[in-house]
Amino acid sequence: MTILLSVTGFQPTRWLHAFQEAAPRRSILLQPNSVMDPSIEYAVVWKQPEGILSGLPNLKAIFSIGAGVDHILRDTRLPDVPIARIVADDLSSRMSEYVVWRVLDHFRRGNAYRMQQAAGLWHERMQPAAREVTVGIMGLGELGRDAAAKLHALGFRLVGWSRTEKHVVDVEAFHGAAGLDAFLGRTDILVVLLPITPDTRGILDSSLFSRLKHRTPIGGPVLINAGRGGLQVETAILKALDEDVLMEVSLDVFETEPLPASSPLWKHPRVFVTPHAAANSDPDALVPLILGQIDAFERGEPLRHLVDRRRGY
Ligand code: NDP
Ligand code: OXD
Repeated sequence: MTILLSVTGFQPTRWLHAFQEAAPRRSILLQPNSVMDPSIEYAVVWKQPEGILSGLPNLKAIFSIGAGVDHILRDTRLPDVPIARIVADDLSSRMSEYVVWRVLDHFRRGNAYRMQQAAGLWHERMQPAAREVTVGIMGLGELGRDAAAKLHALGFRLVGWSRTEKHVVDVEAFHGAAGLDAFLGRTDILVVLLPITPDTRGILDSSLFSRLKHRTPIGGPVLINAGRGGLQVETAILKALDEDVLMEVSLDVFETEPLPASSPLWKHPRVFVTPHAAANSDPDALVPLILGQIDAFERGEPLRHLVDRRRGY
């Protein structure tokens, strides 16, 4: 039984070594022996080359090494086998660290104080309490719920938005198109942890920004996007910043990655850029979970964290 490890964008050798160490009796390939390699039963992938999985006659399941699966679903020749994604405390904790970091930095006016320091300016800003500030989380999935729990522990008020109705402790939850305005109207700091699907592509546009609260305890609305770059319209973000519809922005993901050198986002004084680094997939933490899924599947148990291809996540 062979596992194909088709990973681009991450370091494939780190994943190879982690699989070889954790499963010495399994054969792991970085390339199929042929387009119809009959030995391959499982594929573990990140941005696999188009069509590479399409001819494998004995492929039983595909595993994403990340939480997102858009990098798999874009393959137009994807075989009809189950796709499982990563749901892991390690990944959720990393994402929540990013979210808490960015929320606290905006909330405590990090950007303004860094500019003041550069100008040698001693000036104390308003300091609202966390309980006066509402963080709105778009996407109440595995990552959104973990981030909400950690922000709640810091005292923030929380609202959340999802596709279907959700009940999440300590979060006022809204859902669907009908719930979006009420959600946005309560939000001071908007955190986006949505997957990219035909329904969510381009959702972060001028119309959405204009429906956020205009006056907030920290001065103006803040956007933090760590979901996917295709959710955002970058020209609309820049316009909203210039027109003070948005006060500050943190972006981890971009319409084009790597972010082109010509993008004005790099140098905008109220934009904080990270290179799709909010939550790394760590092979040491995640390989045992993927192998655990394969072992369970071979015992006849169902795969967990399966993707619904129709929904797109
Ligand atoms: P989940 O599938 O657990 O959660 C997705 C959430 O988004 C759910 O609450 C879902 O609603 C909601 N959602 C999906 N479509 C819509 C829609 N049309 N309208 C409203 N809500 C919608 O995913 P995770 O929390 O595990 O991950 C979220 C995303 O984070 C990933 O898909 C990936 O793109 C991104 N990510 C980014 C990383 C980075 O480093 N920047 C790292 C890891 C992930 P419902 O609950 O009703 O299904
Ligand atoms: C993921 C990511 O989806 O790293 O896990 O973007």
